[in-house]
Order: sequence, then structure tokens, then C-alpha cells
Amino acid sequence: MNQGITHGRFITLEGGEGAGKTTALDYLCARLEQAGIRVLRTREPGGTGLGEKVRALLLDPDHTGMHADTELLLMFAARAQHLHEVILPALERGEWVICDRFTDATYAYQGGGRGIDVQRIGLLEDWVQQGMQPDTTLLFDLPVAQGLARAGQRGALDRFEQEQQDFFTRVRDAYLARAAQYPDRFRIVDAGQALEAVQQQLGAIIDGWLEQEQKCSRG
Ligand code: T5A
Repeated sequence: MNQGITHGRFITLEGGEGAGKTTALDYLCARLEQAGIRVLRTREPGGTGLGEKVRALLLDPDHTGMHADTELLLMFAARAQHLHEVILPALERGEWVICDRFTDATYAYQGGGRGIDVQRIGLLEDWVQQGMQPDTTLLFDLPVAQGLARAGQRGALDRFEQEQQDFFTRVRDAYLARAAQYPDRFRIVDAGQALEAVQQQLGAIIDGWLEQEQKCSRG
């Protein structure tokens, strides 16, 4: 997080459906905790009692008539609560916050997928986050069909997973455009590889973070 707070790190995981973020979270958190770092694991939409209720509304496949603006506002309503109740306090305590999705998902899904003007998303982002951004964003990128096949193995599909392939192609394109726009913040992980190969990529990224930490603590 790059405004106001000088400790803790805010790391977000992004990607399309079935990209392997949740699987990677287990590995990331375990490696960081082994290194003595206090980690808070959370997710969006959700992460608070109120946010999890909003998540249930958003993912419910019965809500086929949800307007794109309603979806966008619910995402930011849950995010505002998440920031104030969980993320900012944890960063202030010096913890590393590892979050499964954040605002880049809004640009990808509501912007790319639904076609909402990015300037409108930017207005809400400024309002809710007031300049606050993740320190690092890991983008788990893989071909859409491969991700959907993985996600589909879990059985019942949520409201987003029921979208068509072209929706997810727009989501992927929007994510890659964000990564190109913010190269200092994003790291792209080739998530189409086997699990061990994905973990190797993550291991190298974590080693880099730990080296930076050691340098900082040496002053
Ligand atoms: N959303 C969210 C928005 O539209 N706007 C927003 O602003 C935000 C914050 C959230 C939905 O909300 C939308 C996007 C989403 O559609 P969700 O359930 O959190 O819903 O959706 P996902 O984050 O996509 O969760 P998934 O579980 O589908 O994807 P993951 O977490 O990326 O994948 P994971 O780790 O569960 O893995 C999926 C399967 O693949 C296997 C795993 O074992 C698992 O079975 N797997 C691999 N298999 C082979 N090789 C590998 N390397 C593998 N890695 C994992």
C-alpha cells in the first residue's frame, strides 16, 4: 500500500476463473509464515461478515437480472467495508495482507467483461481507496478455456462462471492491459503450467520479497 502507511505489505492475486489463485494462496502464506512474516489472508468480494453477505448476493446464480451498475456498486460497497474493517488495520499492525482479488478484478470483470466505462470505475476507486493501491499484484494468466475447465470440475457454477467464453476473453484482455499499464506493480505468473512449475515461479517471487525485507531491516 503506497499512501500514508509505511509498514505491512498489500499483495493481491488476480486472474480469470480457475486460474489457481486460491491454491497459490496456501503456498504463499505458508512460505511467508515460515519466514516469520505475519500474514493476513483474505478475499474479495468478501473478507468481512457484511462483505461475505454481499458476496453471496453477487454470486447467486438466481440473480440473473442484476444490472451491471448494481454489480459494480456492490463490489465497491463490500470493498469499503473490507478496507476499513480488515485491510487497513492489518497493514497498520505491520502484517502482510494477501488478498484473493481486489480492484483490478473490477476493471477486468465490470470494465472488460460488462463494458462499464473505466472512468466510472475510477471515480468509485478514488472515493473508496483515496489513492491506496496494492504494493504488488500477481496476475495468474492462462488461456480462458483451460481456466474454465478447471473451475468447471468443481460442479455448480456461480453467476459469473455462467458467462460465455467471450466475456472471459474480455476479462483476460483487460487484466493483461492493466498489467501493461502498471508494470512496476504487476508480476505475471504463467498459470497454465503444472502446479509444481507455478510454485517454482512463486518461490522466485517470494525469495525476491524476502531479500527486500532483509535489506530494509538492515537499514
Ligand atoms: N469479481 C470479483 C468481480 O466481478 N469483480 C470484482 O471486483 C471482484 C473482486 C469471485 C467472482 O467475483 C468476480 C470474479 C469471480 O467470478 P470466486 O469464487 O472468488 O468468485 O472466483 P475465483 O476467484 O475465480 O475462484 P476460482 O476458485 O474459480 O479460481 P482460483 O481461486 O483462481 O482457482 P483454484 O485455486 O480454486 O483452482 C481451481 C481448480 O484448479 C486446480 C485446483 O486444484 C482447483 O481444482 N488447479 C490446478 N490444476 C492444474 N494445474 C494447476 N497449476 C492448478 N492450479 C489449480
